[in-house]
Amino acid sequence: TLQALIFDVDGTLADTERDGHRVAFNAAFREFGLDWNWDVSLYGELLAITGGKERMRYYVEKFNTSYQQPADFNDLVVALHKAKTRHYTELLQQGGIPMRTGTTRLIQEARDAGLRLAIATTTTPENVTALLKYSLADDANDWFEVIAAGDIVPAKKPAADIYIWALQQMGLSAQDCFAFEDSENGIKSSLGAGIKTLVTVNDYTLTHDFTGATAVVSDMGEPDASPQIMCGSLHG
Ligand code: XBP
Ligand code: MG
Repeated sequence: TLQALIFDVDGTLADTERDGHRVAFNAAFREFGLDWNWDVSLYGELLAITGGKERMRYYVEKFNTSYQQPADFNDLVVALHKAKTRHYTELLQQGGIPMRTGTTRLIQEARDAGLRLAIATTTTPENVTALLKYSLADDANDWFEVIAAGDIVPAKKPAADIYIWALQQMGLSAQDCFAFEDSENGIKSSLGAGIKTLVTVNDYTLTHDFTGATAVVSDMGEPDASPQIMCGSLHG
């Protein structure tokens, strides 16, 4: 029987990528005097790699090959990422990113039904804490018994490790849980851990391959507006 819901964060709980993470990366690049600028379309390609530090290294290797890497490039990436996290969490503190349609209601209904809640994400723990606090509710961090995030497992999504870690922390098996994702890397990770998954798409993930999803929908819906069902069924 269903005991717990496990949520991805970026793109699933909130549309954080285009107007959040991307903007914060660019602010960090400016702060460090770099002329790198990730526009909306380039960022869509960079999302192929999860994890901010990993994404910056991928950018330099694949899209900015003329950049001369300094000897301490890895330290620079770590410093850039710290600045990026600061810019991103400041944006959230200002109320910059709302929850996606239906997600607040769904989480509240799950709590009322006595379901256990967890997070499984590749993003940095501070980013999750800030989103839950400023965009969901002041005490929302206490609603989630496990927040599996960031470098807690070395192999990020699409590897299943982060979901497996969350299951272990909760002492549950995959059949006891249901996952919510928005991307191909995300659903590869959740299905890899054996967890049934509902996908809510967004602009960056519309064309992804969601083979194996229980259903693919436009959003979580609200009482006055049902989600558009793209594949699968919300019943049965
Ligand atoms: C989220 C990510 C993250 C964020 C950036 O993917 O890919 O890398 O874009 O976060 P998912 P950090 O929704 O599949 O978890 O910069 O903190 O790594
Ligand atoms: Mg996501």
